[in-house]
Amino acid sequence: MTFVDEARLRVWAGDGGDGCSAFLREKYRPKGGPAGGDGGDGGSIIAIADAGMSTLLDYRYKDLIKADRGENGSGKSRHGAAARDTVLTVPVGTLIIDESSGETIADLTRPGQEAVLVYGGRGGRGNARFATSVNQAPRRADPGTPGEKRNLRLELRLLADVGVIGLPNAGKSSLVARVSAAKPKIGAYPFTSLAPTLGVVKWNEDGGSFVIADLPGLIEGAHEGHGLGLQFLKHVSRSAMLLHLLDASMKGPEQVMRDFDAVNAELESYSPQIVRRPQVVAMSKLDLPESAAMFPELKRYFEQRGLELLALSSATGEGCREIISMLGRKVVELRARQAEVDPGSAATD
Ligand SMILES: Nc1nc2c(ncn2[C@@H]2O[C@H](COP(=O)(O)OP(=O)(O)OP(=O)(O)O)[C@@H](O)[C@H]2O)c(=O)[nH]1
Ligand SMILES: [Mg+2]
Repeated sequence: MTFVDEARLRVWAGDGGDGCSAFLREKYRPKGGPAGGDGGDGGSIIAIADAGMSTLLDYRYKDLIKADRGENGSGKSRHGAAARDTVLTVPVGTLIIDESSGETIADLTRPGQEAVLVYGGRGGRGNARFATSVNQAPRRADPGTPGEKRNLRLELRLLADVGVIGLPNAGKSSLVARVSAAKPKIGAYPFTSLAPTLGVVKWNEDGGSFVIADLPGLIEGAHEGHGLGLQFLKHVSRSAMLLHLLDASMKGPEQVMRDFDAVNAELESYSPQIVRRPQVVAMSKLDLPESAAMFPELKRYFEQRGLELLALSSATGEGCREIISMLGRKVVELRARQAEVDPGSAATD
């Protein structure tokens, strides 16, 4: 399935129905008085987050969404019916932005959460409303007010617990394919992954799981628009923690440290908050003899900086289970902490 993470959309709420100007004329009440009913309110357009949706693909081919107009009022003081609201379902994690003002209208992070995107117009008042003791036969009736119109940008931010980052070719997709049912593209060349892929990792027997996001590789200068990585960093902005993969094959330890620092520098320029997220660092491709041989020395380099370095092979599976349970335990901790500060955001499983 194509991963669509952005869509543009015009939304027009329904206009209010017009108020009616009418007089009651019945056989025995020739001057029955003003009897024009009010117009009904126009339909609003509401977005609701649906846990069953995973892309904004539906909105790629929709350009304009209109809600219904309210019914006009009519004689005998009959009010026009209000139009029904139009409901748009979007994936959990959709951010809705007003294109002209740049204002964030809604940030739908929980299943079932909803937001009004544009309000329907109000129905106009019928002439029955305007009767007073001095003017018993008013002709005035108001038209309905127009519905709101907006140009929106929808952005889907993946709600992953763990984002996998690293240089292109580090082995990120291979790991995500190994530990989850996701099938990201894997290739022996950089920039194989052009879009993020989400996978669910079951990390313990009790059914504990977390969501892992395979991200396109980051390179130096990403925050200036080089490579592809940055446009996807927004997905990491929601990840509670990061797994940083380092490919040490055919590289000396100094080069690996430089790679590590370069990726972190990109993260830092993108967002100082993201770079402070808990990061688990692991060397990939442990099955390759040159990587395995280098691991002890590289581990010392990290220790000197007070960091722990793990190692794994997605080819043989070595080290994967340990890393997954470590990530799982940390995710549980982070979720608990998050639920304490913001009870509304209780863990999504
Ligand atoms: N021997 C060995 N090769 C690996 C391992 N993991 C990944 N590779 C190889 O490394 C290459 C890159 O792997 P990917 O998983 O596509 O790397 P990536 O980090 O997702 O790359 P981008 O999407 O381009 O950023 C592929 O040729 C993989 O087969 C491993 O554990 N052992
Ligand atoms: Mg990849």
